[in-house]
Amino acid sequence: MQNLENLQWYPGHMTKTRRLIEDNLKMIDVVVEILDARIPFSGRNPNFDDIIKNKPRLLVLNKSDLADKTRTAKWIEWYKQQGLTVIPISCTTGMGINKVLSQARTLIQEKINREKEKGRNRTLKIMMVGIPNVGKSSLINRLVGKASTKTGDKPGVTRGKQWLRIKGDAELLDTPGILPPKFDDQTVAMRLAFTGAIRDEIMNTELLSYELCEYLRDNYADELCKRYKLDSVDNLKGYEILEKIGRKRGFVISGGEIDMERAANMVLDELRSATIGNITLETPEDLEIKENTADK
Ligand SMILES: Nc1nc2c(ncn2[C@@H]2O[C@H](COP(=O)(O)OP(=O)(O)OP(=O)(O)O)[C@@H](O)[C@H]2O)c(=O)[nH]1
Ligand SMILES: [Mg+2]
Repeated sequence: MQNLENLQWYPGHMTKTRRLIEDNLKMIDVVVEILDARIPFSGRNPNFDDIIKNKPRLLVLNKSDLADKTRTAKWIEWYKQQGLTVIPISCTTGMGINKVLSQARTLIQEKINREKEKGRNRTLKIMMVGIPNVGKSSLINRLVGKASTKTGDKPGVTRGKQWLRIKGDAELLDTPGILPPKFDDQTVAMRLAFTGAIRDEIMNTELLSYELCEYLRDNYADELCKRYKLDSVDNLKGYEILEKIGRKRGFVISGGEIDMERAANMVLDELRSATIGNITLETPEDLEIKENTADK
């Protein structure tokens, strides 16, 4: 696996964003933390707990349209057991979007009631936070009902803060995505890279793709074989799987060799667009296995 631990990648705007979130926190009623449903654990920035502290928080699992539904249900159960409010949504299909504001309001219902008794009726102030490319701006656009803030299919689209208003109802603060400054766990970094939260430019996409092929071999072999018309991937190493895929697709360069880089980029693209299938890259059971191994 490539070493991401010492990667010099943490861009200056992430430090600025952390400050931006901290500076605005006081005036916020609810923080909506957006997670990618395909990596509901690795896609959580552990620093957010430090930054956001006890502010009421709603978790949303976005991009549910791309994720494995059975696994999404397991993750929701897992987060509920930890006492957190979590809802699955999709900014692409619109699924669950209408629950976001009502759930956010429910979290601070007592505060709203108290203020109402005093005759105060102010708008709800919500801050969106999350790792890059997870759909923070897309969710705001969905809630506002029009394209008010810029979105894009690469990390780092939003720069600086932006308030947007839903008429008479709520004010939403969009923030740029931030990742932790360093990764203690290489698997976490890799899963972030699979989904596109880390820029491909700083990654070795070929090595990343080998790891992905092995994950799919162990968890989604049927989907992988079907998509690339492979008979079997049992006992094959990642690079052998990728080579087979490249050959099937005719990605041959001079001397009959396979253009592995081209094959790697294709597999990553097809994972990200769910062309291979509805794939979630981790399960709550993975965490239990890890905890048990750590105990020993
Ligand atoms: N399939 C799918 N794609 C989505 C969904 N939500 C957002 N996207 C896509 O994901 C990409 C990133 O969306 P953005 O809203 O720009 O993400 P962001 O979190 O604001 O990203 P940064 O500002 O770069 O941190 C875009 O290409 C969106 O179209 C979803 O629910 N399903
Ligand atoms: Mg954005």
